Amino acid sequence: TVRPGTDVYDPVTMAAGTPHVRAARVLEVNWTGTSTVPSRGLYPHQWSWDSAFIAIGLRHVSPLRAQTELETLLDAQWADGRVPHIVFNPSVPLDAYFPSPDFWRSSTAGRAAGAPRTVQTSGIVQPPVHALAAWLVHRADPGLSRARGFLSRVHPRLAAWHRYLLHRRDLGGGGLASVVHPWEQGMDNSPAWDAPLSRVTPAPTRSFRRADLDHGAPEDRPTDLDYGRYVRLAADYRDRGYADRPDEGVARRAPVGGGGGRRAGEGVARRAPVEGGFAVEDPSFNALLIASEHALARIAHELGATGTARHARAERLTAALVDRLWDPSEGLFFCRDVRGGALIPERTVSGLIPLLLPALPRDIATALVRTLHGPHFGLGGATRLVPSYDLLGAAFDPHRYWRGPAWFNTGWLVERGLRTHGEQARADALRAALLQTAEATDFAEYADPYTGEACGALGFSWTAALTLDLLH
Ligand code: 9YW
Repeated sequence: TVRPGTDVYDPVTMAAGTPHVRAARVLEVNWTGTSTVPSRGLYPHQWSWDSAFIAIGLRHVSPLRAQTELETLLDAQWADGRVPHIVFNPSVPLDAYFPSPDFWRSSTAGRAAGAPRTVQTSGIVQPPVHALAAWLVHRADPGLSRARGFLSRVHPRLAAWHRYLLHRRDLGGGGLASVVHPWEQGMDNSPAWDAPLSRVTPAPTRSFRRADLDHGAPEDRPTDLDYGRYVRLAADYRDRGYADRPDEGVARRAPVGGGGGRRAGEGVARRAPVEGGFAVEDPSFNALLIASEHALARIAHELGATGTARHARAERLTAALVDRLWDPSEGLFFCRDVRGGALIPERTVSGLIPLLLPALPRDIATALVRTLHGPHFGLGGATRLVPSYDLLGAAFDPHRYWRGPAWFNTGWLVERGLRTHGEQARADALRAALLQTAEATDFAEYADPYTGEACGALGFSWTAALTLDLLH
């Protein structure tokens, strides 16, 4: 809990139960000493894109903690440049979260890719929000940042991270990064994954134990069939040494394994061909990479370089995003299934997030704003929050995780996008709805997009952090 009079929080604002104080208290409770857990019960380790959003909010209450949050994550970076999606806390019992470190086996299975030896991590990634976060954290207290050499220490790591995504992960050959697992994109059970996932043979349900169901209502969470496929994809990736290309990997036979110390999944071992599995170019993942490329250019400039080449690259990537993922007839960006070759015809919030990019052509930004306020997302009409999925889509469910509920991180990104493109009144309305819902739900993980009813965990870190950011 918050300790009055410490140097971290201002005792004057703490005295009252203002939204600011309540949000800061969530981050205080979820702070471990070196980073912040997304939620005490459900997610007891450090998550990659959560930490970036958390740092963006934390900078308003403690720029030092915000810097530390990002530094802790980047300390777990692999030698090939990847930033793992989870950094495990060794003091948390193995059965508290699945898949646990004994599933990922990063220090052995990830050896060829350069996984760290001293810390256990997952082997997949999450959206690259980190350079954007690092730049915003620096700006919150440039004096502290310079005194600690914050940017000069994180810059080479962020550059290696982007290099990994832009080279090793350009699986479609068109310049964009691909995700190789739904967890990488961050919207785990989005209906956009249904078609590419249908090609994946699920691991048997009895081969793993879902710790998430100890904390969340089954009807708010992904199904067992989804989980079987997530487990299969992750185990196959691990068993080829986390190699992204045919010429990298280590072929190994091993059980699917993990999950609270059980030898789970015995008997389902197989070697997956690198060209099989799941590979998707996602609009949100790539838009965040582009926004972070612009931020990295600013960081380079602050450190004495010009940053021009990186800005130019971000603009080329924006053109590639439009070229490969924009559908003018729908007024929305879509995911591309790299294995099947086609766009995936599901309307998700991911397709709206490129609005974040200032260099987006004017007509595309206008069309996105129209789609956001049209019947499929309903903003300002049927809903005050941005649903994660098409209100009219066959798979829509207002409570099931990324198949309809409104999330605060994506709402925050869309709010920024509206402001970037001069839509101040619409941005103000969305900001007010996000703040009101975050406070009324005790900073819930996600909410029913129609009623604002809380879903998932409460006291969720990125909800609290982005509330703090919207309040400033
Ligand atoms: C899981 C931690 C993570 C987020 C993801 C979200 C969820 C993990 O929680 O995934 O076990 O389902 O989908 O975006 O980073 O908050």
